[in-house]
Amino acid sequence: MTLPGLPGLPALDRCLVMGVVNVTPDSFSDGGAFADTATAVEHGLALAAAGADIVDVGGESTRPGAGRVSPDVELRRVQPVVAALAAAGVTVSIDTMRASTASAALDAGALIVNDVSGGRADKDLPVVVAEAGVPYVVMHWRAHSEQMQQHADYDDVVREVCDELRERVDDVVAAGVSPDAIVVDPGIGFAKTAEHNWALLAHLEALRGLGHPLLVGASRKSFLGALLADDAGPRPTAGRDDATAAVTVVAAMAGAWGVRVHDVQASADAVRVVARLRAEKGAVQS
Ligand code: PMM
Repeated sequence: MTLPGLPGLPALDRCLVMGVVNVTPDSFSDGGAFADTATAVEHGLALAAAGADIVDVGGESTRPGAGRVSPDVELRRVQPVVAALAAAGVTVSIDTMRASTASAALDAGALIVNDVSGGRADKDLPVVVAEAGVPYVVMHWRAHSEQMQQHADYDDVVREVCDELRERVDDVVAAGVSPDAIVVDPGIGFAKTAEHNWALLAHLEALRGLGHPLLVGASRKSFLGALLADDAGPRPTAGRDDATAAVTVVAAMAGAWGVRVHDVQASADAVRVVARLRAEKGAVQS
């Protein structure tokens, strides 16, 4: 039972774990914690040691309401971190919506491009990916973070996210990206309410029906804080890792290719439990 390999990546017999390194002062759950190069590199190495198959490096916060950072600032944040992690043998993905940042990160050793805008924010980005021939994460996205919650409007969120992702895939393939290199992602929390997020997590099989490996990024997001709220209000981000690991089980059971998480250890263990169980059941992942 082996997942199909993506260009340049080993095929695995289980859901893989992508650990998050946000080199930003303002990301919603870890903003500021890894804002300087040395701390970010150290954190990326720790995530790899804890079992991350991929370390996702980003330099621009996408929390609801966040403004853009300049290309220069983004590049200055991520490039040295990508270079150091890649040199240490870590499989690095670059979390960016910009062609220029992706291009520099690929030159610095990144092996995957994670584009939360699915090719919408910068039309040149799919072209960079096509030329590099690397795996490309195409996420469902409707607008930049400043306005995205105004676009959380769906009649049938599962059908609409699938339709819009299909359009994005067609678009990036038209730009030259190989269909075999595309990973799709429902974009949990991006232009979505908590109800929308739960509906998507309940119907991951519909997203898998798109025919591409599926990535799920629910880690520490506010719908988990709302679920676990008490009299003091939503559960703070630091207390959402157990629920995140539970979502990892849900995603891995549904045959997801990967999960994107901040706390790697629990999800790395969870995907192994699920792989063993699926092997026992004789389920075939694809
Ligand atoms: N979420 C965030 C950032 N990048 N990338 C993908 N592919 N999927 C996601 O769900 C996703 C992402 C926002 O979370 P963060 O601020 O904790 O990184």
